[in-house]
Amino acid sequence: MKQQLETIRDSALQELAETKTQAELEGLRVKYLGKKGELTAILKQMGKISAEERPVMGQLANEVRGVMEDHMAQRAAQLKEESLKARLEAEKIDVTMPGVPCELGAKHPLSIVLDEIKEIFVGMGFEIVEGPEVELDYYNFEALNIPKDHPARDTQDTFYINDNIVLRTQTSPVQIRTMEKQKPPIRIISPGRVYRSDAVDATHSPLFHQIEGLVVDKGITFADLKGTLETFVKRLYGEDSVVRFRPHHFPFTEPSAEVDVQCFNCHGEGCRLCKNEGWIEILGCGMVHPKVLSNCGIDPEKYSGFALGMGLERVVMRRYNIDDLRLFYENDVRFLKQF
Ligand code: 2NM
Repeated sequence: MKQQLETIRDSALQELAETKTQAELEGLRVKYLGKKGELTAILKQMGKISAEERPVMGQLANEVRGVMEDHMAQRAAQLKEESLKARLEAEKIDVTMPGVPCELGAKHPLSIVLDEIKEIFVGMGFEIVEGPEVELDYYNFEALNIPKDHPARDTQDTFYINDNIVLRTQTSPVQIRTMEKQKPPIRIISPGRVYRSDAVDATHSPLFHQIEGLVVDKGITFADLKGTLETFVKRLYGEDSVVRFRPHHFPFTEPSAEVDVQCFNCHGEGCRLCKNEGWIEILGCGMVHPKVLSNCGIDPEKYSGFALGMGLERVVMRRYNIDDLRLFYENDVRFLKQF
């Protein structure tokens, strides 16, 4: 039996040294020390040996068990350490390696200039208001004093969803909705997409952007309009800009005007940029028509207001010397990266 115990011990230690995983180690534990294990089997035979030999063999068996358990615990600790080392090795990173460059996006030129324009108006106390791009005919035309037979209503220009619903052709419906909801004083600008049924070319697109402004309060006059617009133009184009107002006609304002800025290239002499005019038209404006005010539930005897509207694309094209509107919508990164 002594021989058997020593054989078991030696082969167990031999196999133990060869284990590579915790699972293998656990297998060995079962094989030798488990309920049906080899050492356990020997111990079950204790009853068959003589009374003198029993304590000696018992002690030896316990020693063998002790040695095996110690070695298994040691091997378990070793394997744990090895697997940790392997994991650390696999996860090793070289913090001195250069990073993988990541392409940065950039603001769209329309957004750059729009943000600047918003900032100027916010600086003068205006709020920014947005509204639906799909509009009722009433808000897009009727409330704005654009009668049923007005040329701007021609299906040539307007995208009709049905008899009552259109894609807005300007952002004025936002201002109508604001006047309906809010009592004066009102000071808002409404930037956004507008739609007109135009064929695409270098200067036309069925989708473009407008910024409209509206001020309504007691005692607002054309002088307030001129002062506000002069300040706006000087902040946008520089303090030395020269501005002029030309009489014009819009159905929703009376009187109405168009605003020109003196050509910053030729200072009024006439050049290619201003098409020999010396002046560049930048926006339309006027005193809100009394009918438009009363359409919105504002008493034109008590209140007056001015409004203005401008196209964003044209401002941006002049700013960056862009000659084709289509570049704004094609999202060619070679174009967009330049801003
Ligand atoms: C323009 C020119 C002149 C305008 C008028 C209104 C409203 F809703 F108050 F009647 N909003 N925008 C307006 C006035 C727009 O665009 C060239």
